[in-house]
Amino acid sequence: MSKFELHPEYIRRKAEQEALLSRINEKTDFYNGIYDRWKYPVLTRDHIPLEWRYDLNAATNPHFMERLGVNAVFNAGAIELNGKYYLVARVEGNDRKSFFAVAESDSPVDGFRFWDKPVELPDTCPEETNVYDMRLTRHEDGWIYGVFCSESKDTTSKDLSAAVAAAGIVRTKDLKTWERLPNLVTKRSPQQRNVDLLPEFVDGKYAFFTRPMDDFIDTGSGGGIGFGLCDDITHPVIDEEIITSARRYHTITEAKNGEGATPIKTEKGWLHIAHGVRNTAAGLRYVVYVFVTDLKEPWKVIAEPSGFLIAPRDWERVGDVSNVVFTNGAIATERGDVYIYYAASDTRLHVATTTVDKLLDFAFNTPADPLRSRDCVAQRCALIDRNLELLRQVGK
Ligand code: M1P
Repeated sequence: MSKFELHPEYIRRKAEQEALLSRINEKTDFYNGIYDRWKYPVLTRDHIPLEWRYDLNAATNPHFMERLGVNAVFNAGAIELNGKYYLVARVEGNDRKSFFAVAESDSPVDGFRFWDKPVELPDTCPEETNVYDMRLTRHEDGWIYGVFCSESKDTTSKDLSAAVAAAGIVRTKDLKTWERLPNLVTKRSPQQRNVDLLPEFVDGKYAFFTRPMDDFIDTGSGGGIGFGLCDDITHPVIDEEIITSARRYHTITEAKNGEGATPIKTEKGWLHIAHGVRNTAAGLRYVVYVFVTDLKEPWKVIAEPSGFLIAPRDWERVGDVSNVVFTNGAIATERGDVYIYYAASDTRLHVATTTVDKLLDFAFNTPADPLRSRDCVAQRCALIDRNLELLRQVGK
């Protein structure tokens, strides 16, 4: 056997993968008037290049075994650059460690292909064990920032699983060369996850939406989504952090409330596509929801429709962490189309499509959560009464 001998199985597997990568996506028949769901996930572990997983050499891998398997591809930051669509996905190896990889397509709903190699982040944090969930911000300072969760072991705890979550920051101009900046320091919060950088300065400062946490899993007294300003992104420190969207009893955000995609600027305010978590007998349930904050004072919520925008449905409900939908990336085009990349059950990445107009209509014209069953019934009866009157008027 020669030293370099391409395993014949590679050709078969490559052809099979090519069929997956070139598959045209299609809308499902799901209807709610707000957004469309698409049939096929835009990224799965089967989209990962074979060269990342197999040793292709028949001499060293006669059984064509997966040597470095990939378990899941999910939670992706998203950006449109020069007419192309890019996802910076969370790729999780069979070894549980996550890393980032860029996938590119000419279409926002299908055709995503990973670049030749994963992102090699500058290794500036020796204690960092895991990285995930990058949010991309095209900032008015000219950089594209990636804000992600940087996770380390909590060496102060006797609990083997205890970890510390911080917001890592990188910046780039092309998604190829990444400069690592120091992790964000929030003076009032021991841990951070789900941090978004606003694309514009506020009072001449970098503006972050945060999600303060007492502990790695439980947010504890960390009341929900926070907001803070920082003078210098190269030494990022937030002195004052205020809670802008609190967790609330018996709502979709009772257990956790966190930012999702980088807020989208619209004429009516900053559009946030965030996530809320509630507890159930079957474990935590993650949904995606919407709120809008003021353009000039982005810490002020000006619209928050009742309930979720996207909840796990059908096969989305099943995966490594079941009953989860989660987003950290959306693209709003100049035409006003919005592509929401949401992961299902920490396993694969789907897309939902809508428009800025529809999301604003949803946000401003859907009633807010009245917080009590009695008031929810009154809210629904008011809708029914208006509809019955309309049907009577038109003779139906
Ligand atoms: O497993 C669900 C999600 O859990 C975390 O999100 P949060 O901090 O809101 O609980 C993150 O690990 C996220 O990646 C994951 O999808």
